[in-house]
Amino acid sequence: MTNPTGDVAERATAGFQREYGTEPAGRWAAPGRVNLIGEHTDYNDGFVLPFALPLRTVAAADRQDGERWTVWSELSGETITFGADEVAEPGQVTGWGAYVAGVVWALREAGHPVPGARLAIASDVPLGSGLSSSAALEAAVLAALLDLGGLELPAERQPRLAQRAENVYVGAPTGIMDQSAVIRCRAGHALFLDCRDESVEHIPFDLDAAGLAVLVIDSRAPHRHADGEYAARRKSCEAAAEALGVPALRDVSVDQLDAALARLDDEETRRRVRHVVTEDQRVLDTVALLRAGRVRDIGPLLTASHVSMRDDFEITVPEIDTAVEAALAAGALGARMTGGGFGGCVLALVHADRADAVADAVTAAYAERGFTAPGTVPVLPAPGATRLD
Ligand code: GAF
Repeated sequence: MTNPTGDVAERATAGFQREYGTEPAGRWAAPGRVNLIGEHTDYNDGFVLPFALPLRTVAAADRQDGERWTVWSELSGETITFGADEVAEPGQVTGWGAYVAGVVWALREAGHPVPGARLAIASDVPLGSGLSSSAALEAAVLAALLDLGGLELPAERQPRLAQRAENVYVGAPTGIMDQSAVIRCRAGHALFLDCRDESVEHIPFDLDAAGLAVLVIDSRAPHRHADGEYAARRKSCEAAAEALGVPALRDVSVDQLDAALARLDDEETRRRVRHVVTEDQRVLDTVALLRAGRVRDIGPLLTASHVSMRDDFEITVPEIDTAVEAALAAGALGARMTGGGFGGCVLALVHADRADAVADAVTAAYAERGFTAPGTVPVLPAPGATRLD
């Protein structure tokens, strides 16, 4: 993997010019995301509260006659080409190209006449860090193809289509959070999403005004069996909902939790259910505090979410727990793993003037345990997918 430098939109344009010998018709960008709180609640029809990152994936593209799609990726340095046959059924294009072919497939399957296109993709969203690089790629390509083809698909319906590309074409059983975040988020806000009906509320999240910062800490932990473990957690939640006779775990409230747990005979399943039910409530409590302008007070909810992921949902790893503990010991108001788990990133809510000290403390704790040094970056809520020009 190369370490690209320079503006990401310019890199996409330069790649397009070099590969295709002409100027692109336009450039479309989609961000990565972090989830402030609400983990593994999306596929349980529950609540999530992500915000978009200032790190983006950009697709420079033009329209072509015929049903052929050619895509260059900065990250792999490869150019791939596929035609109608490869997007007739899921699974024919593999690797990173599957996310692009999946979007073409999902659009066609939904009855949209997708134009042929040439694309050049560049990205600042790190791969495999749990910051939704896949959703960013899907959303940038989707935005480009919709515009190039003059296709109508309202923003609120785009996440489902991109999710279908990932679930069915790529074959990853993820929920609706990531695609919703990268498409629907707004600058300065977190996206309060009800994953059952996809209604949203944009919640002001003004860190500067509160004298706070969110530090994203890349644990650099290698993903350990993340795909299989994710699918196993999802299956266990669905089985528990069925055993409890509810459509989804979202339908169990915290008031009903003890009674629900008493009806389950397996201790591991009880822990999974307790995480999801309490996590939904923590999202609602976080939203209530943010609506009241009490940003500083959400810290304990973030930390409680982490403890629940660590002890009940069992999706954290030593590097992640070390980062959370070191951040809290250095004065973070709250800290938690963000994303699917088994590696990825931690977010810490810190006083703005303590951001460097917290980052240094995490780096020192890593060095002490012999872990690969973490990445740390302060972030502010950025806009969702958009056409650049
Ligand atoms: C991954 C998935 F893609 C999301 O749908 C969500 O389930 C998340 O893990 C956990 O909250 O990012």
